[in-house]
Amino acid sequence: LTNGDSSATVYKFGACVTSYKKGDTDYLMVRPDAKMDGSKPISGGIPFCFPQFGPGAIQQHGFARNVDWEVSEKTADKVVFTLSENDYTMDMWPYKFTATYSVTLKADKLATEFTVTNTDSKPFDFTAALHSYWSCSAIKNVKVTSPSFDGATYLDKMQSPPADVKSASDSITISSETDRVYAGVSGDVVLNDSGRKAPLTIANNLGWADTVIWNPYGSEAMGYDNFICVESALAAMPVALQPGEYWTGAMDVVP
Ligand code: TA6
Repeated sequence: LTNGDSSATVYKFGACVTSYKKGDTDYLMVRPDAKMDGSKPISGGIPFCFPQFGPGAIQQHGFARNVDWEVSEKTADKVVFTLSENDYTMDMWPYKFTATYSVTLKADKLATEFTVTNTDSKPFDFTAALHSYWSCSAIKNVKVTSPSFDGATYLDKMQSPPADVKSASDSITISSETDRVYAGVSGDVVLNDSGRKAPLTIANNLGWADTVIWNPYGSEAMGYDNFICVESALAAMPVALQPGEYWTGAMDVVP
């Protein structure tokens, strides 16, 4: 996709946005160990987790990252993907659904919108996430802020078993391996990078109710020093959809 001095690269495989550039900066990062040949989900960019943000009953991040989505609309600055049940998805998760995911490259932001509709005759519930890998100048330079981090409860997946912890700050820095699900942290989550001219805003405008923070601190193989995952998620509580009902999540990336 192109629009003025902006460009984005999007794969049908997993409906994954792997690059979002404005001017000289690419705000997304693809891990050095990522497979780009379809042999496994792309570890980088904005991978799409649905119908489960795991671990749980099915494969950790669901099937949406493992399959080619259909392109139902494509212009210079916009792509719309759709995905419905097939033998592979029914085998993993026995429900009929339609998912639509649009990615629009505007002059001042990248806009995403995901809608899932229950097209089955029985209810289902799901969790989901945009498992976004944001690039950074160095992980020590990064501070993630949102007023709603302060007082939020997060599931600390580094503890065994994972445990709930109460946050006492509105900002997060990374100095060890981190894997957290912050329940109820939504709205604008800001990525401040002291090595960059301006902060990046991850604007969770609709639906995405939670925020996941992940960094595999110390893993050179994964390129830990060059990214932080700040994920727009629906992870703390599954959403139930009755037949015919739909759910929408909208997230904009604003440099
Ligand atoms: O979103 C965080 C997380 O679920 C971590 O628990 C870790 O397993 C990571 O994702 C793996 O990401 P990947 O892109 O390799 O599937």
